[in-house]
Amino acid sequence: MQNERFLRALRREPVDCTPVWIMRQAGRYLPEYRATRARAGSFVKLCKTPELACEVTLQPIARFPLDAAILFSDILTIPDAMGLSLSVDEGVGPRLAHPLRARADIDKLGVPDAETDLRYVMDAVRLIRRELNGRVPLIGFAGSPWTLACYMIEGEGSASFARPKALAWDDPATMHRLLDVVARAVAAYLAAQAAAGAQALMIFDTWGGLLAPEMFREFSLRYLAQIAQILKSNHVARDVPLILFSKGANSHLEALADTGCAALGLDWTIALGDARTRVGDRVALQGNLDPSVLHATPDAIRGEVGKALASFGAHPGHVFNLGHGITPEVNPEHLGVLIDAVHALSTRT
Ligand code: 1CP
Repeated sequence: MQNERFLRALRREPVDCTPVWIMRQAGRYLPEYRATRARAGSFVKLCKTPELACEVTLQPIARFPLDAAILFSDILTIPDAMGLSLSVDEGVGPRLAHPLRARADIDKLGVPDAETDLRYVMDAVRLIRRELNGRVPLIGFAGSPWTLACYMIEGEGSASFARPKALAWDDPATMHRLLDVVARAVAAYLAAQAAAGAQALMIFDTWGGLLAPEMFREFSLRYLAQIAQILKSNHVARDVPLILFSKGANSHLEALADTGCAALGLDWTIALGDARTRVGDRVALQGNLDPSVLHATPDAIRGEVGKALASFGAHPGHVFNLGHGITPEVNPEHLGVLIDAVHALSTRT
């Protein structure tokens, strides 16, 4: 591996400068991504064609001095493999053709076999590793059980995800049956990505922060901990650092750090220094600039990068990132400014 910064930071080892990658770094803000997506015909086709998924994974790596690549895919590949059938319409977002609306729909679900039912993902991981040729490490990922359940029940994005919450209140046993099967699917999927060559694993619990504290512990945290435990008992995945990102769940940082993960992703509603004080040396931290910073001027971007680095302080264990994904309207040059600023302002002599 030519660039070890990201993996060293996840292990909380000293680095020459702070590593940086960006959530959704392969995406619609890049004209080359839009061109490949148009060539693929659809987002789902892009995900399911390993050569094209590989091509878009490498696009941001070719353009910017990023310290990690992330598999191009989506969290909804698992529901798709479970038979819910994913499509993503331009400007509309993801949609599942067969959302879970009855208890019988949940009883029918099984754990997909990652190497056969999700073979296109494993083939993409193997191909990307080969094409990266050791330039930077590759991150594999999955959605959290709660976040996947939100989409599986609702069938599409939602501001409140009232349907899955109502199921959790009305029939918690059925909700737990769903979360359990999805957690086993996520653990098997992540273990398979590690076996295929993913060098770090990340779980996106994008909608964890929609839950009140007690519900978060029961319906999200419990299953994140279960997956971390399953991965610890897997002979390949146990050595692959796991990053948990529960957006909007800052009140649970200590509990998330106790799951056995290597790092926590943070959104921008907490100062890095405060988060570090709370979790101490138990985990590395990843984040956390407000993605809207990229709409500000280059001088303001550099200023905010400097403040975030200062807030974390001169400790090992920081991976720079935004607090959520980069948005489609961003000028790519502004992302270049951010990445250069992270490296320049964090260089240790
Ligand atoms: O039109 C398009 O080209 C589709 C836009 C798009 C993209 C670029 C979607 C549909 N997914 C993706 C890729 C994607 N999704 C990646 C790629 C790797 C990267 O570069 O980071 C990743 C990690 C995801 C994960 C994902 N999908 C999450 C978790 C992360 C997050 O942003 O919170 C979620 C919630 C999804 C669902 C999803 N898929 C696509 C969209 C637009 C959404 C969000 C929908 C919503 O807001 O409910």
